[in-house]
Amino acid sequence: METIRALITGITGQDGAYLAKFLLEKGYEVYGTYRRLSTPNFWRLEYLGIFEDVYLIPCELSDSGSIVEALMTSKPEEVYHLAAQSFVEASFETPVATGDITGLATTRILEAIRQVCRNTKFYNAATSEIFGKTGIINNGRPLNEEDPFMPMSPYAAAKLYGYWITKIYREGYNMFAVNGILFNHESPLRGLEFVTRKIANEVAKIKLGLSSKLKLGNLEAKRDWGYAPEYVESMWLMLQQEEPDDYVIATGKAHSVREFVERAFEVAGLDNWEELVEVDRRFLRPLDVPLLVGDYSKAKQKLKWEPKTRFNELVELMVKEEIKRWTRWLNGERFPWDAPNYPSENRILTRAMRM
Ligand code: NDP
Ligand code: GDR
Repeated sequence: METIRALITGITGQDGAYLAKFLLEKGYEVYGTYRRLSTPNFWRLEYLGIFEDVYLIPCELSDSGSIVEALMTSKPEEVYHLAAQSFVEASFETPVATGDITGLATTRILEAIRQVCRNTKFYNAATSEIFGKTGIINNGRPLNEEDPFMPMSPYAAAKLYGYWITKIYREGYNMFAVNGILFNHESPLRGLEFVTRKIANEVAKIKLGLSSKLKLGNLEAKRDWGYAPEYVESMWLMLQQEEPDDYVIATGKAHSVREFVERAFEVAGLDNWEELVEVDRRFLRPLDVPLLVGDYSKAKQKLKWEPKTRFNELVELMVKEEIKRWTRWLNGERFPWDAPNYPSENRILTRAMRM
């Protein structure tokens, strides 16, 4: 059997790294795009032990030529478009760039595929954020593929554009292009500014005497949190179907940030969390989606996909991994890992501080 080639945009991110590992295990030849940075950012690929197993192609999402090059070099049967400015909070800081990179770049890729390799299958990383306000209007009923979209951030508006353009290329040019409407999925490879990893990291530091406070924004927001390695499998499954279609991927259960905090301190064996947590307006957003929970029935029926890791287990595995990492660090070990390289939050000045 011939080896299948996959191109992953955003292979250096959380999902890109897990997906690369998943596809390598399936026998794929894996190509990934990365953007030039002054310091290399391959720690996740190293962490998973696959850095030497993937091919890397320089590519910037604002540069159509580099996208065409990536396609011509990798000649992929499947493209997984994961690269994006993916942080909702940052999209309020850089709304125009987010529109370009998170939204318009999807068209650049689809257009390049249409011109260069029209039969290539295309996965677009859509998101639960496109539902926005519908989550609360629905009164907690889990959202499915038929629910209306009411985005509440520049990020979500850009992703909604990406969602529609993917459908337009599917229907207009008969391309195999799908949207995965994934709800939040987390792991020890999550970016450090996202709330779950931020909590796990800071709780571990408090436990080991390296920090004394966890500063957060909206504790009442509720999200449907799943485990990232399980979610990347659904991306692959979507591209193995007879017909292209869009799917919600979720756990069906919502929990608040407050619950995540409580559980994280519990895992660390600390019972005074209320004294250790502070609400800081720097982490409040101009608009914040209050509640998102997804109905994955269609994925269950058609893709035979189901989430396995549940909330309590997810928090536990994330906190335990951070405690292990900081313990290794305290013992003088150096290994591929991002946390010690981040600046202190006090040194970062955002527009939220002026509001
Ligand atoms: P990450 O933020 O971890 O990864 C984003 C990737 O995009 C990184 O590889 C990043 O590169 C790359 N990237 C960002 N800007 C550019 C650019 N201008 N040019 C080229 N590459 C760029 O995101 P996740 O892995 O968590 O998510 C993957 C995708 O899925 C994203 O599109 C996200 O919006 C979406 N999504 C994520 C969900 C989640 O819960 N994780 C849920 C639903 C959707 P670099 O490493 O250099 O920064
Ligand atoms: P989200 O994830 O915006 O859902 O987007 P994030 O973890 O950033 O926020 C989740 C909720 O927690 C609240 N919150 C805080 N968030 C952060 N980052 N930092 C804090 O200190 C803090 N305090 C409270 C937020 O207000 C929010 O309500 C993620 C990203 O991966 C997107 O790319 C993806 O599309 C969606 O999930 C589904």
